Amino acid sequence: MTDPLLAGDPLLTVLREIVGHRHVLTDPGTRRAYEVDWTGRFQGQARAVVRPGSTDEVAAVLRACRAAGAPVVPQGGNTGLVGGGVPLHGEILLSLRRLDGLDDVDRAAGQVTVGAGATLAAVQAHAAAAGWAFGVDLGARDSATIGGMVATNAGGTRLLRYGPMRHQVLGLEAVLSDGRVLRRLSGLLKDNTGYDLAGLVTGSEGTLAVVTRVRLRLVAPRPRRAVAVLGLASVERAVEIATALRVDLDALEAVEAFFDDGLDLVVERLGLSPPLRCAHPVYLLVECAEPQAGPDPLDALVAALAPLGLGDDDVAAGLDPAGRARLWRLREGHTEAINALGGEIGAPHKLDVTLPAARLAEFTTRVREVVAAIAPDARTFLFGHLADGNVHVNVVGLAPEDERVDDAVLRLVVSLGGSISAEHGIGTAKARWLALDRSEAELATFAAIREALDPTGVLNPSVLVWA
Ligand code: 2HG
Ligand code: ZN
Repeated sequence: MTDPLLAGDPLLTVLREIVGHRHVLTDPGTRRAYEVDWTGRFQGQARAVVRPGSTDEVAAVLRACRAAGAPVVPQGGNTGLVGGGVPLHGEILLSLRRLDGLDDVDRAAGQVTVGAGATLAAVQAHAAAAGWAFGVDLGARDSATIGGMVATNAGGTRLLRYGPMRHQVLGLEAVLSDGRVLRRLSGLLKDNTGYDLAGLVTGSEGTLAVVTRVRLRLVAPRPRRAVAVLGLASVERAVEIATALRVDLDALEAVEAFFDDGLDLVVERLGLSPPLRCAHPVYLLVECAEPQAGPDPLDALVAALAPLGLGDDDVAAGLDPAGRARLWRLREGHTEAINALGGEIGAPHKLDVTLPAARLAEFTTRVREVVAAIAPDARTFLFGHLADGNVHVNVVGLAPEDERVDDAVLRLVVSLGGSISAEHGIGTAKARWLALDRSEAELATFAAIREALDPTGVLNPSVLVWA
């Protein structure tokens, strides 16, 4: 059923001609999944959801929207957590999910070109089938799309070894708001021919151009794996161990952290067993990986842990795939368990931040105090990618629009020399605090770039706006 109010919208008539009738969604029921973010905190209404099936269609849609003065919100798998991919003000929602093509892997180069709508899991499987691997991994792998991950410069759990999405992008194809296409997909490793446009579009959160295809770097697979969860007495100790492992353990691929209250919630909500017999205040999940012909990563892990004085009750190991997955689930399950709690007492406020290693322990204590002083009944969960200094502060039990806690936490982060966004981006959620973290000269440069690429302000106009 079509919303009768939209039946006579002339822009939609043009868009239907471009992408076909069935790819312009106006029925409120079918639009809904595109209009609300994964947490339920950010929601609005789209003028219509438009699902182009090719780069040419994306270009034509953007041209039509620009001519009509209609703002556009690009969206991939809708797994973003900062309100950057949902239509909060009646925009056209441009879903890129149909652009999910996978070119053959270039085995000689260790590269592949994929469509923006391909999911991370599909790219991982595609690379593996050709004897290669993809360097980024994250919990939302089954839904998150490559285009969205490029647009937000996603990080994930293997950043320690392979870097963020930016380090995987060897080229891209993206459409400007006037419909012109920037295309450079050759994947040449040495290519110093002017401005790095792929680098500029990566992390621009859909404000400069719409990513349609990406040339990705692949990495050598490391199928021999060992995972351990360590139960520790303090964050200071966790940071110390993470540093020691980074120095001593060449096979190190991930160092993740969570706390006792988060673990209790995950265990209860997802029906899992705790990893260790006794509870500990802090947990580290450590993963090591080696190539098929390499040494057993467990030997290196055991050797690196030996001098750290951990007892048998402080370490749980996962050696086979099921055992490793069971330990990872305790860490990756945090988002899901917190969301389930949020469904009962209010969608979580998610503050993804980075701290310098030397201030991490202090931050984890002070952030709880800061939240408790403003919202004594709220519940604060901390977890994240400890070796990157990246903490996910999740506060549950606040009204969606109450930003007092967000304000206090982000100010604390900046006062400790951290960044207000580690890997999720600024979106709409953190726009008002961007000026805390970026200088006037930087923000003026942002504005100039945006003005040059999207002079009529069609692309994601509420995102990365700080004035
Ligand atoms: C993770 O590391 C994701 O699990 C989600 O970045 C973080 O739910 C969150 O706050
Ligand atoms: Zn994360």
